[in-house]
Amino acid sequence: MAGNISFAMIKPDAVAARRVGAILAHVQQAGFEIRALRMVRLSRVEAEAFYAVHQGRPFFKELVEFMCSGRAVAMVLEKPDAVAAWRATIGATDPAEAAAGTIRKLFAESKGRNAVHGSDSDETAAREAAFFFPERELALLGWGAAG
Ligand code: IDP
Ligand code: MG
Repeated sequence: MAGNISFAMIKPDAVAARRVGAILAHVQQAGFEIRALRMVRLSRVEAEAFYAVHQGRPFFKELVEFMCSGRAVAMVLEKPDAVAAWRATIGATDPAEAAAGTIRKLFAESKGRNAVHGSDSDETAAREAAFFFPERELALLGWGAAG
């Protein structure tokens, strides 16, 4: 059964462009409950670990540079079938291919600097949330290692 929780991030391009408020408004208008939220500044090592699954891809170095270039906002979002719902709300990786009205269509600069992150499965969502939020907080959401 699909879970109700996804991990999401507002990436450094959108934070630098002062789009945090507009994107959070979009998140809430799309029916997501913001269950946890934190502004973060990733080190290079943290960015490499967060995106470890992409190690070896041609864009990996550029991705890591970008993700540690400035502040980002980490969030846990709740909605029925949250992972699929959030990916539908953000749109395709490349804003040129993203559907009208999606967050990436509205706010992304390019395929690399694409405004927001979304988990690709329930398992990834749990791992990514645990990367940024203490177990105690995730347990309060009835989720994480304890939930
Ligand atoms: P996703 O964020 O839509 O799940 P992934 O394929 O998982 O897309 O890629 C992770 C991130 O890596 C993307 O959001 C984007 O920032 C970056 N990325 C992916 N493909 C490219 C590319 O071809 N050029 C530059 N950056 C890319
Ligand atoms: Mg992905």
